[in-house]
Amino acid sequence: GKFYSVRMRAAKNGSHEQGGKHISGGEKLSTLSHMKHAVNALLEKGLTHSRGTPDFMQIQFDSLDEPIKLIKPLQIETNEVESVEIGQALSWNLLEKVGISRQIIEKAYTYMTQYSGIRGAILIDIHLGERIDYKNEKGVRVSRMDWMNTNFEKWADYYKVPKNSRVKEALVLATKVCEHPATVAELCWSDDPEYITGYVASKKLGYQRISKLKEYGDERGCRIFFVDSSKDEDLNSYIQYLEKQPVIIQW
Ligand code: PML
Repeated sequence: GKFYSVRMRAAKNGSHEQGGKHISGGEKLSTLSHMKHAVNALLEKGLTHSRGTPDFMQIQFDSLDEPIKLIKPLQIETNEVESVEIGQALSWNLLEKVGISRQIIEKAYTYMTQYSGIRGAILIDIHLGERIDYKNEKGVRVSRMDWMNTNFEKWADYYKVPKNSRVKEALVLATKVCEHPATVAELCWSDDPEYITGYVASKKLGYQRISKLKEYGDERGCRIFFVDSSKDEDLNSYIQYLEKQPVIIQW
């Protein structure tokens, strides 16, 4: 049947537009017959976030006209590291492996903390290291993606991955982002002070989880996409893909 994009965003101390603090966001694709379930799952997610209780929440759905693209999940690997220093060094090595220079990685690392708390992702050019999205305090929100639960659970059983929605959602996002030929890699760790596992992802490397990328208690974190702008002349069409192309992950 027809699919709908269902989105939630929650904030504290007023809406995002009123300058409130972003607490949580979520994405699903659903048919109308599953809409109650989808909306309820997003409501639940927005209400139970470690960043606090929202006083603003918006859940909306939009019908999709574009055909949905099916993509296989990135290969997943978990790197257990003993310290944040080792974890960060590993992330540098992985990013260098896909052709990003140390100078640009260094810039990206300063952006990771500078742009913390931003709702979406920031895009940087791999040649100059400059931020290339023009979305200021919002960043780019990757949207219209999902992984149906039964398929996800089969995959998680097979790879002995915890069936946890944080890993699931991050892998769905990384898989969609890395599918685009202009994406060289993604670097991410959470701004949740209790969650220190982050990842480097790319089509070639897969989804490389790193058990320690920041210290406990640190509230800084975000997502950076390294973009090769020579591969896609048109930044707008790249952003359009991230925001609008419907994708379902299917193992
Ligand atoms: C987030 O939820 O804010 C990002 C989490 C990234 C790491 C998820 C994982 O453990 O693989």
